[in-house]
Amino acid sequence: MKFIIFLICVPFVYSELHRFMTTYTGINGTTMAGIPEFSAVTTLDDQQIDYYDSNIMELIPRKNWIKDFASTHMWKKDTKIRKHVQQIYKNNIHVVMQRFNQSHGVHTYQRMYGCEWDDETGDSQGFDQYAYDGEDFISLDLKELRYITSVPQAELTVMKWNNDRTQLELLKQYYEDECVYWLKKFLKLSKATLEKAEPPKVFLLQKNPGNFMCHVTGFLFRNTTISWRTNGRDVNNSCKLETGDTLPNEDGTFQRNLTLYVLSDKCKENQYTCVVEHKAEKTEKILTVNMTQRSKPGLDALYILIIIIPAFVALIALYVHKNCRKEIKARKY
Ligand SMILES: *[C@@H]1O[C@H](CO)[C@@H](O)[C@H](O)[C@H]1NC(C)=O
Ligand SMILES: *[C@@H]1O[C@H](CO)[C@@H](O)[C@H](O)[C@H]1NC(C)=O
Ligand SMILES: *[C@@H]1O[C@H](CO)[C@@H](O)[C@H](O)[C@H]1NC(C)=O
Ligand SMILES: *[C@@H]1O[C@H](CO)[C@@H](O)[C@H](O)[C@H]1NC(C)=O
Ligand SMILES: *[C@@H]1O[C@H](CO)[C@@H](O)[C@H](O)[C@H]1NC(C)=O
Ligand SMILES: CC(=O)N[C@H]1CO[C@H](CO)[C@@H](O)[C@@H]1O
Repeated sequence: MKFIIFLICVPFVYSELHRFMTTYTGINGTTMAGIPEFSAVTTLDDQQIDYYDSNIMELIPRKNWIKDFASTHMWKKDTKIRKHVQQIYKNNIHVVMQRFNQSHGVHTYQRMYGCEWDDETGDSQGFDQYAYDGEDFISLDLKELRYITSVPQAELTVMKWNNDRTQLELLKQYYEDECVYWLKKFLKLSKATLEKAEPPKVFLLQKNPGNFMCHVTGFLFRNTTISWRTNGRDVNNSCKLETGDTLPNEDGTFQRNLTLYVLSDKCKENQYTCVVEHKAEKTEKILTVNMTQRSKPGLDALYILIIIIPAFVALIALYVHKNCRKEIKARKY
């Protein structure tokens, strides 16, 4: 059940990759109450941003930052597209069932499409895949610009779709330009809202007498730097530092730990500072621990928090781009 997994939140862990994706799911034979025969979910970096299904027949914003956008004509258009796709899926699933010689039972037909963008290299890539009953069915090869399949029951459809060059060119253009445009736009909107909401949080933890951890959470960019300093300098070379992995939080921000080991006398100072340079947003936070008191219990209360430039927030104006968000038309068999 390959595709079903994508509906669950599985954040990217070790990459700079952003992903904007829509999943359509058509189900035939659902008599179970509440399970819609068609649903559509859009995600940004695996966070759900909107939801539609055939029971509610409306496109519901799932993130606060997209609520303003939900009042635009683009949103109405997106809603219309989903209603249209719903009708097409109702028909398509029956066609596919016939191809598999199935006359009854519960079956799913899904499409998962969107694009990925690497914010470091600037590379982007589209993807467009179909699944039947959770197995790969058809996918679009964007390099060769043709549909491919390894399923005999899909061959007829693939042949038909590959003959429509105009549609293929439209898809190519969508994945190369528009999809990435919307990915970046929504990413900006979400980051702007998060940044407006809260600066990163910095915590100092003492694991044992010579071991201090600076735990930073809620920063928006992976390239945020964390360092231990003393008297305005990086800590003495004889101190050992250990940088933890950068892990994603549920809300799209990140967290990372930097541990300082004060092992030798050469390394000992009265005061250490954990500095978080949140350059992209021009924020800097300094946290100071008083090492003279480190032998006493309850050190966690002994820190001073100084925020140098806390409030440079670039709130991205919300406007409707005249190149409206065209979604690709659902394909008819
Ligand atoms: C379709 O299924 C029916 C009933 O199981 C069977 O009799 C028939 O041979 C199948 N046809 C094909 C083309 O597989
Ligand atoms: C940082 O350390 C804290 C406390 O030990 C832990 O809960 C958290 O998962 C760590 N975070 C990372 C990114 O390693
Ligand atoms: C580290 O600190 C010791 C003692 O304060 C000093 O002698 C030494 O030069 C320092 N080393 C570096 C690399 O700063
Ligand atoms: C950090 O990353 C963000 C977005 O990925 C970028 O805008 C910013 O320029 C980067 N900052 C630095 C100092 O590299
Ligand atoms: C560090 O703690 C010592 C002992 O309590 C105190 O005298 C000193 O002023 C403190 N220094 C700072 C920078 O807080
Ligand atoms: C609930 C539902 O849509 N069931 C349909 C599943 O597919 C078969 C065969 O096409 C139809 O006969 C059912 O009505």
